[in-house]
Amino acid sequence: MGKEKAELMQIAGKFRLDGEKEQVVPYGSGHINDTFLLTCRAGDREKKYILQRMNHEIFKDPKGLMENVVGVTSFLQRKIRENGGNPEREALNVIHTHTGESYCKLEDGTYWRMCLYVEGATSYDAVEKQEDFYESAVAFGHFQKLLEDYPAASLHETIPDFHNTADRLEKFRAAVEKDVCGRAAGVQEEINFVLERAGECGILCGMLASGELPLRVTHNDTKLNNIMMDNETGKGICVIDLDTVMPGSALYDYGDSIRFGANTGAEDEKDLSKISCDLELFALYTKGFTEGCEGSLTEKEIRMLPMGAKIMTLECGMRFLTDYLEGDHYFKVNYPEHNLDRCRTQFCMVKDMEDKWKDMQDIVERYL
Ligand code: ADP
Ligand code: GN1
Ligand code: MG
Repeated sequence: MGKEKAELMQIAGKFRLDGEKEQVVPYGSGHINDTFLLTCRAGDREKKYILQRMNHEIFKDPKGLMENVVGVTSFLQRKIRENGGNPEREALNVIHTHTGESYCKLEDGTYWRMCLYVEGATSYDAVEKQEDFYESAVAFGHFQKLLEDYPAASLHETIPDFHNTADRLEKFRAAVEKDVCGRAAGVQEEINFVLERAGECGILCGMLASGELPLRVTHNDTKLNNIMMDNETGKGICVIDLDTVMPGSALYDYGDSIRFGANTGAEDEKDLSKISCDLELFALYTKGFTEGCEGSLTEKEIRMLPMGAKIMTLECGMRFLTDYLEGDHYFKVNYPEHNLDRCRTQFCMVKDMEDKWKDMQDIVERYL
């Protein structure tokens, strides 16, 4: 990301840290922020922090975003404390600057924030053990349940229309039309894949608008590596990456987890024969999520779970394809075709879900 270690240490020095700064290294595999692990030493004790450069090209209102994060994390910490849990590990803890701010803006226009590193836990980039996926589902469902009475009106919309799939479709059409990189001709098959399903893009947002689906406070980015799994108990201990916590549908959170975690291949797998929707994982996640939500999902929401999974996967594939067409300005890429590879896995997953539709519906029926 171009910042030297000395500069990172200097930025870290703006925050209220416990101990002397020792080391800072790039960390994690998120697609949006630049993340670093900072290690400090206080006597014989090591203390770790996560330092992040916030992506303010994507999140246009970093101040509003951090107001959300502080609001949500304080709310969660209070509930966790009341329930006898450990608020230092079970919720993100924002570290403030010496001047009492939740983030700092540098002269070069970049925005930085710090939070406690969640000790003794791991964020997985793929499902290694089926139980982990189940436990992540319980935790994401529980997260939503905990935020049930959060004052939703106080939340800033950090990315307007984030999961408005109909709006995503319009942005995709515009990208195809403009074709600024001259890439459209090479991806006609993928473009057609979206256009053939254009009619489905308005389903979830339409049902939210009509009130058929309830508006809830949701995470909106529930991929497996956005949750810390406790190394000892195997439970989903802490939901992280709260940048997109906004009013939304339970189906967004459920669907995005299925999109990523129930896929038998990686999000950027080139060999599409490895991609499919694993119905066993689908069933496990459905069980865990409905349990985590503690009965708060409506019958309509449960019936729509397969559609949530399909539309979130289609939407994500469409976003990767849009970014490919626009020259890869949104998602971090490691090579020029990276977004295209990601788009293809998503569409392959959508196709597989369509082939398994009846089975998916039968599975969710169990939770009605
Ligand atoms: P992005 O928006 O880029 O995905 P994240 O906030 O998800 O950024 O952070 C990227 C990665 O850094 C996570 O997937 C996780 O592995 C790690 N990470 C972030 N916050 C913490 C934390 N508080 N404790 C431990 N690891 C973390
Ligand atoms: C991004 O931030 P990260 O890497 O957890 C993206 C999600 C996508 C995901 C695809 C703010 O998630 O919406 O589903 O990549 N986050 C944002 O892997 O756009
Ligand atoms: Mg993340």
